Amino acid sequence: MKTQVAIIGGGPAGLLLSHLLHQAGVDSVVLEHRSRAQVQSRIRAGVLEQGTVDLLRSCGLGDRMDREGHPHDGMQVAWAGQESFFIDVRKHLGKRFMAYGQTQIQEDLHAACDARSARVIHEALDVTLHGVESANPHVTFVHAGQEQRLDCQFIAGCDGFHGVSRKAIPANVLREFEKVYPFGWLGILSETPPLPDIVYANHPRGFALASMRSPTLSRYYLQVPLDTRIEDWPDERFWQELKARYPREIADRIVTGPSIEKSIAPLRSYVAEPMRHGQLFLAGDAAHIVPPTGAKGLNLAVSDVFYLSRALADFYGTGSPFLLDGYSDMALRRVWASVRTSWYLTNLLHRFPDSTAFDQRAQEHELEYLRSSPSAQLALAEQYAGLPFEAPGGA
Ligand code: FAS
Ligand code: PHB
Repeated sequence: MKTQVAIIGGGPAGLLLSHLLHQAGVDSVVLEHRSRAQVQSRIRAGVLEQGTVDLLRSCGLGDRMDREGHPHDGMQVAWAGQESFFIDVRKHLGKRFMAYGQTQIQEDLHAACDARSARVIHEALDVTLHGVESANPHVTFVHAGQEQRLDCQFIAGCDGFHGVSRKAIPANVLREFEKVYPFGWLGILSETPPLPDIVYANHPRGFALASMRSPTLSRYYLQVPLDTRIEDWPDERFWQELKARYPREIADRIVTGPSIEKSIAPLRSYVAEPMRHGQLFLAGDAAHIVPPTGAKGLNLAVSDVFYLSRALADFYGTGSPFLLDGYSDMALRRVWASVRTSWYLTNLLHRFPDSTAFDQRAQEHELEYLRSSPSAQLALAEQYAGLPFEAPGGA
């Protein structure tokens, strides 16, 4: 088999890259080691930055999002029995963000692949990268029991944090940055009407978050210790604890019901630099992980893929490697801006086991500053709604 770009991973990064490259006339093959149904069954992100919304619309993937998604002007912060406050992103910036699930985006991407008969090979096992430092790399894999070889000019590593692509970068080249938070999020999905706004809560019992996937599908999260077991959290306990972390006037509006999904995700930040080595380019979770507090993970995968598809299209269109050579630095500027924002929000809204009285006071006054200062709210709104994508020349 032969293609211009071999894409490892058929999650949002891999399939969106394949879609954008196709629109630019660049051929690709996607190698995904899970079945399509397994990829489709994942429940993950839910909030899209303005840039993500605009990109999905511009490449023909926005119709269902615009029908079923829920645009938001801002988000609410509830705080330990204090008066909760609304950060009006639209008033500050003239931008909105969209609540639309990654699950739905994955469905839309799969449908777009079907519509263009894209070459996406599911259950491609033992994917191995070869010659990434040469001008003619290739990938081997096993499919339906047969050894296969895919010759290509570039490899896009879109295979997530546990993928193989990042491991193809030599240890003496790769620089890794990691921060592990001492807690996780216990999340549930319930077929109940959600609160009208996304509401973050900072409470002595811990962080809580109220979000949604549709007018009849709610998504809620609780900060829990790392050793938490799902079997210790029956629905009744979850709802009781969630309500305990919100002020009464908000808690009384939470509609409870049976959970249809329940999972625990640990919180950490991770960044790999550089995001390019030879003919290998990393995008999405293969290169970085952020705590979900800032709703940045999926949006970063989208911005990486936007930059990479633009660079590859320019190379094949003009022969210039300029944008490819600048990809890693450009992507990492946005990655670190989102890592910092997610770190800021995680520290602002969670209760840390080793927090001192000083830390607690500082956190309370940071919240008070955010509540009372339009400038502080503008600074957060700018990051939360997403910075504009950089122009090809940077800045
Ligand atoms: P993905 O991990 O989604 O996709 C990588 C793909 O590569 C997968 O399909 C995998 O099967 C495949 N793959 C892996 N190894 C391979 C190999 N060796 N060969 C071939 N294929 C391979 N983000 C938010 O913004 N908000 C949230 O609330 C949120 N919640 C999350 C909850 C969980 C449990 C997790 C794990 C992540 C969450 N995220 C959230 C982040 C998440 O949305 C990611 O940012 C997003 O999936 C990134 O997309 P990809 O980079 O495509 O990686
Ligand atoms: C979600 O809806 O899953 C969600 C919303 C806001 C966040 C994180 C996750 O900050």
